[in-house]
Amino acid sequence: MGRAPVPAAVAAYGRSMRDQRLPTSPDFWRSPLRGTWFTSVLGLVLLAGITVLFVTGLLSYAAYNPDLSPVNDQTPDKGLLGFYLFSWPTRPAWLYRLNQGVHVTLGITLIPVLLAKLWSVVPKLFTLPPARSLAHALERISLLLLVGGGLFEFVTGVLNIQLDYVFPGSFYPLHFYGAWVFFAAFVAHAVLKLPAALRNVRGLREERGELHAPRPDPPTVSRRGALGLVGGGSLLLFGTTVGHSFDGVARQTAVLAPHGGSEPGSGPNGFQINKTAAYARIDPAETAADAWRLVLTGRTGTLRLSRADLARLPLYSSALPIACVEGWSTSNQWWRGVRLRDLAALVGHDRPTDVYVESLQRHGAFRHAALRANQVGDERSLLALYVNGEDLDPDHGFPARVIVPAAPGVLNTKWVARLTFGDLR
Ligand SMILES: Nc1nc2c(c(=O)[nH]1)N[C@H]1C(S)=C(S)[C@@H](COP(=O)(O)O)O[C@H]1N2
Ligand SMILES: [Mo]
Repeated sequence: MGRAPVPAAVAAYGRSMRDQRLPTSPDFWRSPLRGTWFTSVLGLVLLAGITVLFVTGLLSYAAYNPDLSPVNDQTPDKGLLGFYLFSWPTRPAWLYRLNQGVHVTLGITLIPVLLAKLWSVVPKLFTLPPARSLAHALERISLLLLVGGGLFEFVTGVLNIQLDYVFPGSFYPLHFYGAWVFFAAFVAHAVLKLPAALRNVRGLREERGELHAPRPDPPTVSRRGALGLVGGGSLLLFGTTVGHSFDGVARQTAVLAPHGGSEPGSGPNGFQINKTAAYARIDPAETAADAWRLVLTGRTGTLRLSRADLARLPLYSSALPIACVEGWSTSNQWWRGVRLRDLAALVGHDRPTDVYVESLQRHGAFRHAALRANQVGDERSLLALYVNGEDLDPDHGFPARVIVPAAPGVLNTKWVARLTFGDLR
């Protein structure tokens, strides 16, 4: 007598110890920080931030002229997702610089917030049973799309910046489709959770629910302190990135950004370079005065012009930045060259029309690009021969490069060999 209950208690104790080692057990999760307030604050920051990321991302995509020509974009069957595409304007000249600077710098800044938010809800990923009802099953699937989509967008974005086009040609479709999947799940989630999140941050009541550890460990940091750490991490990333959109001392501070730090050289051509002439395998023999000819084609036929021929045409100056899809940009440089619309007129296009631009470069996604009539027609759009008072140097596109106001860097083709004017659609 009296012995029977002991093994039962021991067995129960053993079971509970074993359970605690499994993430499917609520007791596995001990942090006293988890709770509705912490999750709601992070969620509201992400609601604002990710909405801005989505909008600037769609705009960035439109700026690339993806519906103009297959050379600009490898995203097949955009179908409905491309419904919003429009002619990207050429004014103000800093439009793409601002859009892309915000997109990339904000994306990097939000990484600690995203990670903290995922950490704060991670016990929910493990709850059993996997689905209590059809509605619950649907909710959990949408959460998988939300978490998976979010991680996918942040990871592909960061890789594209840091590893310099690890997915040549495939980044745009991956990031674009991923964005739609992620944002659809994000909107559904926001609609469901926003009212409670607002209630929670106003502190009306901290609901004890699935987010709270049932048996929390003693706190080592307050929830506000933890939020401060996340904010500090974000601030650190922001401070070591944002300088990539500026020159001089500001750029020096952008130690985390591939185009931060110091300028690649000094003097008129000493600003940021994306791909060098050596990387693009431009042979100096092809760009020499006796070898290089610009091949201009349009309604009235084909012209071949040497660099000296071009330099005898009316030349104009435009102060325009280089702004890369990777988020870095330069301030305005003084470009000097022939207006694209004047070149179009030479081959029979008095009214602005589209142009297909080809480089001497033989491989790589950016060896060619298509520009829209509004870009060709802008008086600041040039086939530049000079920058900041000197000949272009080989790395900035000698003998001639395209420069268009407000356009993404990828449309500013270097080492131009051929311009073909005419309707591209
Ligand atoms: N032919 C050619 N043109 C090109 C590129 C390239 O790889 N090949 N890179 C583009 C990209 S992505 C950018 S951001 C700008 C950068 O110009 P910069 O190197 O003169 O700063 O050039 C564009 N023109
Ligand atoms: Mo770029």
